[in-house]
Amino acid sequence: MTRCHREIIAATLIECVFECVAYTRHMTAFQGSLLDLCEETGPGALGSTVRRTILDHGAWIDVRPGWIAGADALFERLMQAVPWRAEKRHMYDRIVDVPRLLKFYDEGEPLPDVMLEQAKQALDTHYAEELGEPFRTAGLCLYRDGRDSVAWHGDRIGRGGTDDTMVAIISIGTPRSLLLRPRGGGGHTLRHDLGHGDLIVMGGSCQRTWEHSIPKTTRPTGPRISIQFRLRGVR
Ligand SMILES: O=C(O)CCC(=O)C(=O)O
Repeated sequence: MTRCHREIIAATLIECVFECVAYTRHMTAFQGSLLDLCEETGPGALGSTVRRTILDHGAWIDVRPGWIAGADALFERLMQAVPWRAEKRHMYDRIVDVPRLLKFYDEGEPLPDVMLEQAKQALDTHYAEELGEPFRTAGLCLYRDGRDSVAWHGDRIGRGGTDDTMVAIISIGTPRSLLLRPRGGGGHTLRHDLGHGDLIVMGGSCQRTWEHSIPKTTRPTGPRISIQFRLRGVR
């Protein structure tokens, strides 16, 4: 039995619960994962651990559960280090709050944690041949509780509206459902519950021919941060 396994069992026995992180609006508690107690931290292997699912219309997704070891500590660091912003949007004739907090790191801007630099580097290496260019920007979203969400959409601003692309999303904190459906609805909706260091990559025509969303939930739900790496000219 490795030291890591011993730590997990010990933690389970004493019902160890990670420190709660309260956050401004909702004061929702974050409970860490008992599976995230290993000493080694950072992105794990990709390679054959990545499971690809081919979707209709030239789209695909790659999923790598638990890719980031130490994701709970990363979550707590990002809660503190990122200058989270509340934004407003026009919706028809009204101005409404965007139901999540945001921070966008443009090309060349330092990322707020070395682990995000490591993750980007690992993704660049893994997808180099297939993609032919590195990921450039990082969009961060904080879903404070189940009332925060993102509506059905594809990342179709810029090149994502005309070209195949990849969007790589790391999820940390409390898992939330990411739904995927063919654009315009109809057909089968896919659901992935993502948090605690999971990776999903949407590729091929996925942004043009499929839509994704994080729906609201009425269940008591702790906070989740998503980190989206995109190519130059894709939003
Ligand atoms: O939170 C997520 O995983 C998805 C975020 C997203 O789709 C977006 O910000 O465009």
